[in-house]
Amino acid sequence: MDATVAGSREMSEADEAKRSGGEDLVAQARAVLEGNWVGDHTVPAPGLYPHQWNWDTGFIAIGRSRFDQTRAEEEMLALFRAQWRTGMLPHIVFNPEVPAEAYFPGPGFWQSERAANAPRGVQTSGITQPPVHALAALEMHRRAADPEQSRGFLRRIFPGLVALHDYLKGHRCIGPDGLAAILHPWESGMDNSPAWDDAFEDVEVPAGALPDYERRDLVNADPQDRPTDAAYDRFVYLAMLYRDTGYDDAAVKELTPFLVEDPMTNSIWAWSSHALAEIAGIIGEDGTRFREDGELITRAMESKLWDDEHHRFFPFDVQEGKQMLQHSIVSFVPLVAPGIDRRKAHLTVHAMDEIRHCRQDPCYLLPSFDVRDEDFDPRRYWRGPIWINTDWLLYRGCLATGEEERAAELRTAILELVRASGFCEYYDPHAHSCYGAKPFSWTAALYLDVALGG
Ligand code: 2M8
Repeated sequence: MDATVAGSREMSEADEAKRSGGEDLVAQARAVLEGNWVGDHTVPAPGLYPHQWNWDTGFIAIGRSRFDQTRAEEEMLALFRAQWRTGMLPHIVFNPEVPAEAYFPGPGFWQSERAANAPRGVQTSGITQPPVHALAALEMHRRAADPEQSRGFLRRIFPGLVALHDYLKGHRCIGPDGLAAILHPWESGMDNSPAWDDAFEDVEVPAGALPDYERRDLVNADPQDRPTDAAYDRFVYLAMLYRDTGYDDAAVKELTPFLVEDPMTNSIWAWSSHALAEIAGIIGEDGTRFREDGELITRAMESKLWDDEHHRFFPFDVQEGKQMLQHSIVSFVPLVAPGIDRRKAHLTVHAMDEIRHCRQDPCYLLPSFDVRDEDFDPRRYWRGPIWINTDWLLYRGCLATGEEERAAELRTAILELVRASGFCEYYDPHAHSCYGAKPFSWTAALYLDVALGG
């Protein structure tokens, strides 16, 4: 789309936001991000998530850049200051001013200070999350009020982005096909999703292997909304396995039952690879290899993760050598991968309806898991509720693949859900109730992006 057309679309969407009362909500969304700002970053939500999170930062910076370019850049740079020497970008950067016991697993569990490759002077977790950062940096640049300042920002963040992409390619492409593997459900961002159950249920926690620990999430959230204790034990055990190798990617693959090639992580990586190529062009670097990487990731997903019976992409269990056929939202996210095959994209868009509750007009957004499945739970975290970030990805995927009508429908549904229920962490797919932590930053940020014409 050329800049004039994009500009006029944004004008008319901003006008529409004013007419429909969305203007108040835009102001409220900004206030949520201002309220959750702490020093040099935005927390996902007060209480439950008191530190800086990895992919949250990317989503938040996209929304924040709509009204505060400088702080959006600042929080992205703060995250990259915690990058490991391997290029690994940790999923949590701990705020030293927050008491150690406020979040579990905290710095005492991860012990990053003992890891040879961890940065000094900052404590972090030892695993990563979906690489949204290059695409976020490019989105921020496109919206920048001060393009020269933004070019300076891109020059500063570029080496970190390159190191992250090289890390995924060099350390996480464990199978032969050029897809990055996650080694913990927390790395997917959709931690408790049934999408991982086949591999996750293979995790046997040996008696006496776990430390005594207290779940801090249950102090800040309703236990009905959160993972079960059995799931938590497995989360902790898997993280310990990796930690106790010294966060060694080559060693852990011999030990862990959980190694998954996830369509969402890989399609975000493909999208970000193309964004990185474009960023390279903006700052006078050669982006060819990133564009080529993006193309290879997309082709690998098409050949390895595509399922021609269900018309969607399924995660691949590397240790078992098979696809995992649960019907979760990750299956549709490859719509964001630039250059995705047109036929597959079209079939994927149609398959989306199969997992949602669609008895009214407009339909509800896509839930994180198929509403008809026996494992569906309307309120338990990632096992059914609607999350704004995953639906935002589908909205962007529909726009990118020319599925304009679907994109418009998702856009309306995002605006409507937030208007009806507020800036929640997640929403019931059958009603307008919502759960989790509130006010939730990426919901506010992506609401802003959509309302203002993202
Ligand atoms: C949730 O995950 C954290 C662990 O990383 C938790 O449950 O404590 C997930 O929704 C994840 O995607 C998100 O980044 C994080 C902070 O919002 O919360």
